Amino acid sequence: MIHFQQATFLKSAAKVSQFPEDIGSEVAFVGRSNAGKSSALNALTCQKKLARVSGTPGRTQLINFFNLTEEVRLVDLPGYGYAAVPKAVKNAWHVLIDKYLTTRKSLKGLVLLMDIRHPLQTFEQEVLEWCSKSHLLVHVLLTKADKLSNSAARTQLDKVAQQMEQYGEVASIQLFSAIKKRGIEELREKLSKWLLDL
Ligand SMILES: Nc1nc2c(ncn2[C@@H]2O[C@H](COP(=O)(O)OP(=O)(O)OP(=O)(O)O)[C@@H](O)[C@H]2O)c(=O)[nH]1
Ligand SMILES: [Mg+2]
Repeated sequence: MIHFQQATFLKSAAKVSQFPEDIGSEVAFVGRSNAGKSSALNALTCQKKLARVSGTPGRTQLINFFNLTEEVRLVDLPGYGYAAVPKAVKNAWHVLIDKYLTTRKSLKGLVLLMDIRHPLQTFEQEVLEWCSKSHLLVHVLLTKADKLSNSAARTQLDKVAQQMEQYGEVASIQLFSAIKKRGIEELREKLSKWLLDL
């Protein structure tokens, strides 16, 4: 059993040399800016301010590492693609995330968050494509599910799940709402399997 409530902030990294030691296991949350990464981390860990939630998109520019135990971590990757961010910063995002994804041995899988109202845009397709090619597990959260009716959310889930079949067995998907606390147990089960190598 993993006790997600035990999460504590470990450190922020702006470059590879600042990453914590690459031992044990970790899962990383990735998504475009404003997709709900920080909110999902807070909901998952039952903490209000673990990962900062901001109304101003793009504020989380660093990779934030959180400890669950000494050798198990959650990672909040900086939001992708906030329009007001200068090109140089966007390039830096790509370089840092690329390095993280391609070198991190303890990375067991990615949680890819996308707003249920506009899923599977180019960025999300690229992440899924990359995971598929690299055999990295990826679990999609359709976030802000509370913005749709229950039946509309279900319909959207089925539609996106079908579109994701092309990425093969590495990919899975669920509905999520940080506000309504929906999908938290399902997410915990998935992450526990990954982190404990079950
Ligand atoms: N309705 C609704 N709004 C949400 C939900 N989750 C997050 N939000 C809102 O969406 C906005 C962005 O949420 P964050 O959790 O900060 O998103 P993020 O992906 O961490 O954003 P960056 O750190 O900028 O990359 C905030 O205004 C949240 O309150 C949800 O489940 N439902
Ligand atoms: Mg954030």
